[in-house]
Amino acid sequence: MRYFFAIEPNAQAKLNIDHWRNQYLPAFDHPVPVGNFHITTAFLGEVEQDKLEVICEHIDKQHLPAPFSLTLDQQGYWSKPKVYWLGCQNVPKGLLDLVKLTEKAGKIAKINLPKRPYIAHLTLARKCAFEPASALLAPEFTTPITELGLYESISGKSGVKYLKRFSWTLPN
Ligand code: 2AM
Repeated sequence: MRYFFAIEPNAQAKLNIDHWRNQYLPAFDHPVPVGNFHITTAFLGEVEQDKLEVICEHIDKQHLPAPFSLTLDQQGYWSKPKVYWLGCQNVPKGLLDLVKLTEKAGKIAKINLPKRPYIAHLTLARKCAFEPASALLAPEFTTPITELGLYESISGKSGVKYLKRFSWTLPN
């Protein structure tokens, strides 16, 4: 079972991002479906059931950050994974706190986390052979973040599905 921790923009922000992508960027061969939009905080990979329990118990005991606002206002392209993404010029402290907490939960369960440095991003398209031209209108999407989720990634014939298996409401 492949798992990852993530946060999601709210429904309106997801629809606005999707509309902007369709209006201002060239058509992608492999766009990420709007329903799959998310920002990973920690990628765990394969996790056995016993480790999953350790991870959830750890998060249950933590003092999570208060809800925060996130602005996606940066376009990025990684040529190696061929991924086009949206990022944040200013990464909110609440997100950095969630990254720390979720990475720690993975470490406590003895999961080998990816070594690459964390870069907050929402993937908009995969398998992009080259960097798309800059959008005519710069992105600026602000969304409240009120929840942390633990998702299972399931690959099937019709693509990948992300199922939210556990969630934690950020406390006010
Ligand atoms: P991506 O969008 O940049 O591909 C579910 O697969 C989520 O986990 C995606 O957001 C994906 O990031 C991220 N992910 C997949 N493999 C990863 C890895 N090896 N290291 C970090 N994040 C990864």
